[in-house]
Amino acid sequence: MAEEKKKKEYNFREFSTCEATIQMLQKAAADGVETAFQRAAEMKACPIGADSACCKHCAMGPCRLNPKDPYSKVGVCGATIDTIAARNFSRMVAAGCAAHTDHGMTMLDVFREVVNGRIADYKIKDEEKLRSVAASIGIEVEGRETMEIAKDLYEELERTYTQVEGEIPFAKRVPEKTLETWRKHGIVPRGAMREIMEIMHRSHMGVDQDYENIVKQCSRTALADGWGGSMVATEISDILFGTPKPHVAGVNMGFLREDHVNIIVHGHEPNLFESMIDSVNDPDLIAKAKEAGAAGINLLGMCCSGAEVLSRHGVPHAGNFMSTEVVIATGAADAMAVDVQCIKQALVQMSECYGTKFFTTNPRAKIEGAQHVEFHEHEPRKCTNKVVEMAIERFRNRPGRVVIPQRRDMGVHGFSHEYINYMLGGTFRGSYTPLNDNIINGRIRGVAGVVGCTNPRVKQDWYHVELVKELIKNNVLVVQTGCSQIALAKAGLMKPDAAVLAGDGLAEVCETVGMPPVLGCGSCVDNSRILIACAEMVRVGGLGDKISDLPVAGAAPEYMSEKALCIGQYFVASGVYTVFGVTFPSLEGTKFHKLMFEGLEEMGFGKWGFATDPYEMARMMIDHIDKKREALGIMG
Ligand code: XCC
Ligand code: SF4
Repeated sequence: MAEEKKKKEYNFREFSTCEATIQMLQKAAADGVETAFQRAAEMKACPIGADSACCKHCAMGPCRLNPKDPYSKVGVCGATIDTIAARNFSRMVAAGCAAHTDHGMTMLDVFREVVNGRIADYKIKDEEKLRSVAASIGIEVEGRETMEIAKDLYEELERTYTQVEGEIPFAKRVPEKTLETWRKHGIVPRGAMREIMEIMHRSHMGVDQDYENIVKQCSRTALADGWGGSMVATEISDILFGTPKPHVAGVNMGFLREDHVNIIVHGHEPNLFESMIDSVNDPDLIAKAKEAGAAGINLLGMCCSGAEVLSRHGVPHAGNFMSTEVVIATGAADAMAVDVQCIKQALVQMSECYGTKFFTTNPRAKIEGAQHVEFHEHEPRKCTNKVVEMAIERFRNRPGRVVIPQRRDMGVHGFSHEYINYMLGGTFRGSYTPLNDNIINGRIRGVAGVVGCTNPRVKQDWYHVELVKELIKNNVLVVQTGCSQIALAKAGLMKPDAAVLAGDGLAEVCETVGMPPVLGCGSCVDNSRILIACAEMVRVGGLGDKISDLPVAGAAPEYMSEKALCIGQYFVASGVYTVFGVTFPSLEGTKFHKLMFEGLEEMGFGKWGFATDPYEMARMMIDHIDKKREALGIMG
């Protein structure tokens, strides 16, 4: 039996709609190498875990309830399904929040060292952004020196993490009425460290055993990510590395170049990538590459590291989360350097098979068997130069055949919130076409954020692409981040020409403005840009006085990570209807599920939705948008 299973042949078209990925899955299979797609097919997800009907928070358990009859049993301690599901969910949110806030903390560490003059390799690149961020949280900027403002900004933003009492600094950006709702329910975040600590405490055995109360702290923790850690990560990265502006850039594996030394950076924190950009442009290293017979050095990004520099600098992107293994099967990746998050342990073995040099760089994320070249922000080039040198070595001795899928997809990327805000309320390219007005007059029905991962349990990219197509067809403008943005970029939807796929109203606006119907905003921490755009929609006026009034919705149709759940929860807590696909860790019919899918909305927040069919997902989001339009009296 086991033998038979091993030999099982897969139809790779069922795994993915990304042609380059399918081609490389075939190659990997022919080379006798398997990926997460095969492993997922062979290992069914645990049904009890998927429904969040088990608890392993203490050694009286692990306890398993019956998902078919969830109230028939309780855990050994007496914990009900609602307690168990709420605690499990909250801990996933806590992990997601920790990931984003720790990333933000790293950016803040770099910023502090820049402000103190202890780092030479990074500097404040975008002074205008520094001033606007500082002003947005009440720091005096008029007539003051840049470094003085920067010092104050650092001190203020540190409170996002360490503050034990009061409200996090970016709470000042939240629309007044939304903030009032949070205050009423006691969920304005203090500091992320405190919120994560408290939710971990409260979800420990024998502490908070009231699912509603647990969900409150869960929301507070999630908000400490969205309006805290993630927002700091985005804003500080813009200050240090530049605020993205729309520009044409390319996505897909065809950007690997056979005659170049190819280096891929995969992970999340932009400091590694920024320094790698310097390294690959170093004349000495380029000369070395040429000496080794290469035409030059070619740098590409993957996952969020890639999405961020694609948006900020136009560095080509090789593919999203479910393409990180197969890109190595091209044989063209001379080196892959990773930092934190979404890095499959299997990449190490994959790299061994194809002779790719694989490097972990972050002290927080080593992988057994991987070569560790530690990255330090004080001497960043030490790490990145070494990676380049090793990549050149590998190029010189490329072991096997190189097969590069010849697919390159160009599109417009880099819609920062500044740029979206500008489009929302200002004039654009000389003509007066603010988005808010077009939402009110109905040309644009509403705005949807489609974001998040790809997941081998569902056909890669297909849900993202079908959902977005359906939304724009119905005049819903789509904003994107992360791996979802890459899926749509590969499908060609980031081009202004894609307006032909949009409904008449949206197409007209796109043509007037010269923008695509799908706006790429960057990495997952850049979901904070979408929050800021929502706040701006409220501020510009005509669409209600709180985020939950807006004709907007969100979705992560192929999510897999705890970070995605945290993002979902902060959008919900901010007032946005958020629909997830794949699976949702709760049982329909339980009180916890009802709270998440209905109750939260009644309390003045957004709410969760779930669907596995992209067209149904679109319908749910459009219905919600229409409901909000009706409530605003802007129907038709
Ligand atoms: Fe990871 Fe951020 Fe998900 Fe992609 S979208 S799989 S979290 S890289 Ni963020
Ligand atoms: Fe079981 Fe309760 Fe312990 Fe969870 S906390 S493992 S439900 S006894």
